Amino acid sequence: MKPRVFSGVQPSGSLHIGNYLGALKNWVTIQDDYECIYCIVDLHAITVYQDPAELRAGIERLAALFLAVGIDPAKSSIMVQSSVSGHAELAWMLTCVTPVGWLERMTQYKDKAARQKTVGDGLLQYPVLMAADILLYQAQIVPVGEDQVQHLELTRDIAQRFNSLYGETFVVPETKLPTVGARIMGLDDPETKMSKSATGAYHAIYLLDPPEMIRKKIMRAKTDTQPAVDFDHLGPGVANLLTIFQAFTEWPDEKVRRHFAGKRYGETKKEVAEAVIAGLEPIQQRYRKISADRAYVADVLDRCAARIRPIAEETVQLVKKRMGLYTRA
Ligand code: AQP
Repeated sequence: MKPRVFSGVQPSGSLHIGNYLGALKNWVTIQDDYECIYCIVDLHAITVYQDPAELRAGIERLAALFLAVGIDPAKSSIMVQSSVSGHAELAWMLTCVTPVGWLERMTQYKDKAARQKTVGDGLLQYPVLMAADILLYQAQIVPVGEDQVQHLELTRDIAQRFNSLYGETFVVPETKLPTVGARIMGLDDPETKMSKSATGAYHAIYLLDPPEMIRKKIMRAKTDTQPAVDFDHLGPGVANLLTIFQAFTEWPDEKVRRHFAGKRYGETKKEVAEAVIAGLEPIQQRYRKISADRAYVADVLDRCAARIRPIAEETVQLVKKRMGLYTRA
């Protein structure tokens, strides 16, 4: 049997190339070697307020994008978190074994809480729900970007704590980072990660940005005061652009160094922009076709949810038994 993979993306905002290079691109590559479950985590999205109509539209848009980047529903399951009740059920059971101090230490919680007027309990529980997503399917591997490493460590801690309290129940999952692109930085501020919630117009490249927009954003990307690429003194802005180039082209390190050493920033940016455009163009074409067929997308989501629901139900039953909750004998 192939090892199982689980990963997810929130249907809030628009997907950017950080999400693609950090997660989705990797998801496509590994789908022949693993049994993959890729989830649209709508329950995670509501940990901060979402406009209901926008959220509903965002779920469909994301499902079409999963298909457009190359996730094949014949090989991998594409599903919506709230369509399998086991996610929420298991999250509660795991909440009860998770010390609150573990959650308060999470850097993403601290960052996001600082930006909210009122901090909802869901924001604190976010990583427990994420642990439930993964443990529900007994996933061995979780391909994510670097910002999720701390949450993955917490998932492992929760699984181990549950196993030691109630007996061997959960597989303890491993984190899988991409070799290039695990942390794409903002174009306007290369010290902070590219993020959906950042507001700067030149911060992120979205997967559905038209070519002209991509060129404009990359040409405006922040670099430094040097005129040309110097690998001995690479500033964060130029390093980020070269990472983006390398992640799209899949060139080896040596080839990237030889090609860009001494190249002026203007020329470098033009080449980066063309690599991004070439990488996104087939995705955008497929997206236009797939998103027009809403019945097909809905059918994929239904079929995949039906395929994986029995795995989730088996885990929930096992956890209930282990904890002494009521199950039919
Ligand atoms: N900048 C990034 N570089 C590499 N990987 C990234 N990921 C996110 N940002 C980067 C990875 O994308 C996957 C989906 O993440 P998510 O659903 O948690 O996305 P998000 O949090 O809504 O997206 P952002 O951009 O991180 O938004 P904010 O900061 O607004 O919450 C994950 O595997 C993640 O690691």
